[in-house]
Amino acid sequence: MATRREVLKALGALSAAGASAALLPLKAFGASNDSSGVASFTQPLRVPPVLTPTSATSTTDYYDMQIAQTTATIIPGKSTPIIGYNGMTPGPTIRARVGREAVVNFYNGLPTTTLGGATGNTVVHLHGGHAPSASDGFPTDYINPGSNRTYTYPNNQVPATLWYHDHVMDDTAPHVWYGLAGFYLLTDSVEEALNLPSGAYEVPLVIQDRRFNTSGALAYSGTNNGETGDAVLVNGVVQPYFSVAKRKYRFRVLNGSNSRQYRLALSNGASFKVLGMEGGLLAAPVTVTNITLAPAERADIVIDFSGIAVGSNVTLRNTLVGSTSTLYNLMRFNVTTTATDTSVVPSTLRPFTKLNAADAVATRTFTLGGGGMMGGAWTINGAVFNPNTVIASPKLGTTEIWQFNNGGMMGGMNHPIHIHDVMFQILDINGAAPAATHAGWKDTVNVPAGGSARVIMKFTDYTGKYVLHCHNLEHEDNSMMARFDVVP
Ligand SMILES: [Cu+2]
Repeated sequence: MATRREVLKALGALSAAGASAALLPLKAFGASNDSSGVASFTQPLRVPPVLTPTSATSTTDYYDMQIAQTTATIIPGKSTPIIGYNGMTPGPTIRARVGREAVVNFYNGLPTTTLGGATGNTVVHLHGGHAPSASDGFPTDYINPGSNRTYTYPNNQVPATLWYHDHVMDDTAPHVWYGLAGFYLLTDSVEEALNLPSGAYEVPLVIQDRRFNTSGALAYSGTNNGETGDAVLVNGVVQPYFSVAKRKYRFRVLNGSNSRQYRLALSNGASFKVLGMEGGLLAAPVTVTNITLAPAERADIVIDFSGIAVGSNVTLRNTLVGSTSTLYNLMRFNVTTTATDTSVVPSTLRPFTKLNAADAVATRTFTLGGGGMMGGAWTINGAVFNPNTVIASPKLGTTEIWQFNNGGMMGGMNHPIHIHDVMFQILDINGAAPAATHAGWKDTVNVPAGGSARVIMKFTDYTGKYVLHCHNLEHEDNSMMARFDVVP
């Protein structure tokens, strides 16, 4: 039987030319221009529910989650088949604390073949988590249909905006496309003492582009360059509105898309504050008017609506596309009420220690290649992913520099590279120091087409097998991923 990646190779060249166009539904009169047909800003934002532990001890919270196919109402009047965590997409949010272990038991209730023709095996990865190898979600550590697996998350790391998602070899992309992703928000007493906007004023937002067919089902082609949609979903809702008060809000924004990047900006041109990215709070907030997120990148931001009149609105936009694109408007904030606001954004957030390049005991180079017109496999150092091939063996307790060279055929594509197990710091991208927003702890670095990036990190606490890979999920599946082992 052909593996998914072989099928993808065969389909790659074809799908770019014809498949996506063939899947476009007819436009309903008066509806929006995207394939959902849902008019912009008519659906309320949904905030994923916080998952309640099934039990707890003095040290540990225990959770249960089911993975299954079900349906969701994304387009009013239509039923959309999804793969959900606890019956929903995005899945429920886990809120965890540093120093308290979380043990999550995932049960796989999938059939042997799922939506999109993907495998019924699943793997769960806590993205940004620092966890023992056995709980990291190695792509072949399958949870077979009808089985369960328990993942232990020590929460012994700098708190941050994490997320959990499927990571099964060859079929991560369709599994995530059909719904397998959710937030995992880790905090500690230091962060709580800052008095940042919290409670109802701290809201996770996952941005995902999707495409629908006329029945309301999600359309997935698996195109080799990376699946893109024409409809924007935020927290699983098409271009939602969110009713806000005249005050500050903290948003944990995740680009949960398979391959699309977004440059976030507000329609009134106002600035907002970036508190941090993947690895938690920066030393100090950074004020910007836009920030670009590659797949899997997160931005922890504060938007202040206090200067907006009640009855007015502000739109969150994606200025990487033109104003007529269906992907330009992401969601709308309707300012509907006043509120007292005792929260603050302090001028200093969390102490940050810069890693020193002179402390690195090794520099490794990874060449990103492949792809191209014929839909060829994506490669790292010329090879596709083999779960038994170890391409780097950093020693526990040491610091290394990893350099990524993006070969980029004919200009190539960006490759957002994610390294499991550790948070890193970006030394440079195309030889230049990162922007202040990107100078803190990160787990994903967007390596530009034809360019390069260097990151530095220290391997601590755990030995065993992990992976690094492109987080353009179709690139990952076909097969820009490699195993590294942290060794004693
Ligand atoms: Cu890539």
